[in-house]
Amino acid sequence: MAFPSPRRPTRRRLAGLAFALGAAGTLAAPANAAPGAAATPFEQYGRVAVCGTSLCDENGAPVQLRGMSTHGTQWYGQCVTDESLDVLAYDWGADVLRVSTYVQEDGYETDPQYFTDLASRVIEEATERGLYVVVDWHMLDPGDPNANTALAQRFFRDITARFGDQDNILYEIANEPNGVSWQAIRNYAHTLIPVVRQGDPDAVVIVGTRAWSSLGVSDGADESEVVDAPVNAENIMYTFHFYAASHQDWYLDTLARAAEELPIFVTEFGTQEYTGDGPDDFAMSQRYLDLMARENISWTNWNYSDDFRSGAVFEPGTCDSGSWADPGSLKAAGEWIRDRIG
Ligand code: IDC
Repeated sequence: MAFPSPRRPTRRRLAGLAFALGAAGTLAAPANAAPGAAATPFEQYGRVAVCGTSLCDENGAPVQLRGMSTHGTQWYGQCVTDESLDVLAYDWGADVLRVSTYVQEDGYETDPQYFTDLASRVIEEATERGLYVVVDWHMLDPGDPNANTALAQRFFRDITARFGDQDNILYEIANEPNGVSWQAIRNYAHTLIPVVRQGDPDAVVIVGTRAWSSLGVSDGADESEVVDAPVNAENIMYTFHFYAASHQDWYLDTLARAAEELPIFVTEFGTQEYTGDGPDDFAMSQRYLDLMARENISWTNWNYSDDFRSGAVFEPGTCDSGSWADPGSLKAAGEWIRDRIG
């Protein structure tokens, strides 16, 4: 196991490091932590649940989880390993990892068993580090989640069979519906949520929203369609995604309004354009981060890989060489987000 060098001595990070060194991968408390000090995000917050418009810890206090999304595991599974997750958990101080299983584009539909095993490996590695995990069913094209209902049912049945007794897992049932109405997405949610709940009755379920999880804004609608016809289930959140260089005040204002009415989890965002590439807009990104901090909106940034695009945090080649802890491996977006996660 590789350990990160002590660069940013936050309390959380040092506790995590002590945890890793002292416990050698088991879930024991760190030997040198102050009495009662939490060593990992999960030890700190316990089972999270929706309360009002927030995510709350096991004592009912609002909590904001911050972390990274993987890229598609069919392309970048080599970027999520024990070593790279040591860096994310103990060096960056992340709370949460989103594990993205694409359905199409050479993903799950080509070999369900393989992709369930792959997601399971990553979920286990994140869990060993006390991270929360968002299990992302990364439907994208076709944009109607109902096109993949049978596969989704199988995936969530299998994943909850393996992890339903853990309390650090959240389930995101549709990454980015597009070209479909909120009504169609809502019907899909009413089909999938009971499947998840059968295997994991008390977990948070996150529901994608219309027009690439923009709460409808990219189709000229807005959050009112969800407010007026919410999903008929408890302990659920709604997804909002943004790419700061493309999605400016109009989008930010939507998120600000929606946060007053709906529990939102930003399971994907980038500091660049919606292609996941192009120039970063850090000023706009910071305005989003400030809003999300004020409103306790949890987030995972896209993405923890060494893809060539500007939104992948590592320079190409990082994952093959295993140089995740080297500051020289970070792209500008990576350095920026690392400094804001912990
Ligand atoms: C992009 C990846 C890119 C990949 C493409 C395939 O960055 O490497 O080739 O997906 O579909 C989303 C999607 C997410 C996109 C991302 C950036 O959820 O899959 O990733 N994005 O375009 N919505 C808005 C932006």
